[in-house]
Amino acid sequence: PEAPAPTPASTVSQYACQRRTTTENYNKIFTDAFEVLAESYEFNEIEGPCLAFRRAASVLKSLPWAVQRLGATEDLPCLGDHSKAVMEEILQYGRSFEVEKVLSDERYQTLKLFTSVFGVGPKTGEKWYRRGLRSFSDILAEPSIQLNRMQQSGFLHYGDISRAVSKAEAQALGNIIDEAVRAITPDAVLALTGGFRRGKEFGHDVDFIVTTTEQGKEKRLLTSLIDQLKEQGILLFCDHQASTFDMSKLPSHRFEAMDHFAKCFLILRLEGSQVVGGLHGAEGDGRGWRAVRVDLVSPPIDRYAFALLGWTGSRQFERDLRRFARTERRMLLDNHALFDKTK
Ligand code: DCP
Ligand code: MG
Repeated sequence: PEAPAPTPASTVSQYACQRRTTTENYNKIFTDAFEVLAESYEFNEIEGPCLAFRRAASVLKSLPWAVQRLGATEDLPCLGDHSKAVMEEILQYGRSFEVEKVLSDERYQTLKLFTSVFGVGPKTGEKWYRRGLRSFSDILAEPSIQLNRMQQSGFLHYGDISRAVSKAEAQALGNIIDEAVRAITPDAVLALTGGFRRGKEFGHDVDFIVTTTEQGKEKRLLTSLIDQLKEQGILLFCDHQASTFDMSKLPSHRFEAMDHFAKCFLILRLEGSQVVGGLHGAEGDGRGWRAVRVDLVSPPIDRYAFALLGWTGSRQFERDLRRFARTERRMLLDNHALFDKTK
């Protein structure tokens, strides 16, 4: 195919929600480097530079051309001196020494490893690191560490759930869940969200919205669905969070990472999935099934549009959509609603 026509850098918006971005990334060499640095700042709880590198990566991902000299970035938004210095190193030497330093850092490596376990966030990872633990066997051999239910499942299914989920596997799970919700109620609504809705070929999990066309009927849907999956023998793990959504309490002005809808974080057993040995060992070799992480969220139908928008991602797109609403439109957007602050 012909190379895409270059977009002038000066027309690129500072908001991800105003940038047409395909799944093709012509600047992966830079964005991978930025992601390492962002993650390193995240592990050290330094928010500013972390966000700056994620924004810079998002801008480069939207370009339908590869940056070949630093001059080409002159008119691009969100690229600061630090980002440009990293790009310059990569352009000149093919690699960034700052990134390499991070990648060889013991603390970064350990936190990266620990947080790759389902149920282990930066806080827990940090706690384990400070205790001198460096490997999974260190953790599992430490008698004073009490793993919670999620972390136990995380270790149990580590090989499977650290392997990417394919689009075909996401579709197969969609069929299973579709059949299960339709057996509960004929007016069920099911939507695939997250990365797969954006057209990605692979994901770390599969995200769905499940609800009913009759307002209020969704209240029992999620528990019935969980019961169904349990009966089928495919529910390997379930963390169910009941709804705390209250329309009369909106809008919530403080920043909230999570919405208030009923949701559950699952590990499901997917039968008939082609199991090939992965980087992290072959948990499922020869078994004919694999474990997959699935998230289900269940908003009332009158909140469906906002929930669908909020759960489609990407994270940066959602962040900038809210920022755009706030600063450019004086409106408040979250996964529940859109408010006009002047009314
Ligand atoms: N999301 C959200 N609030 C959260 C977590 C996620 O609004 N606390 C939204 C934004 C995400 C989407 O839901 O883009 C799905 O979350 P994932 O972490 O599953 O992200 P993706 O599906 O985009 O990527 P992946 O392929 O890694 O699953
Ligand atoms: Mg996802």
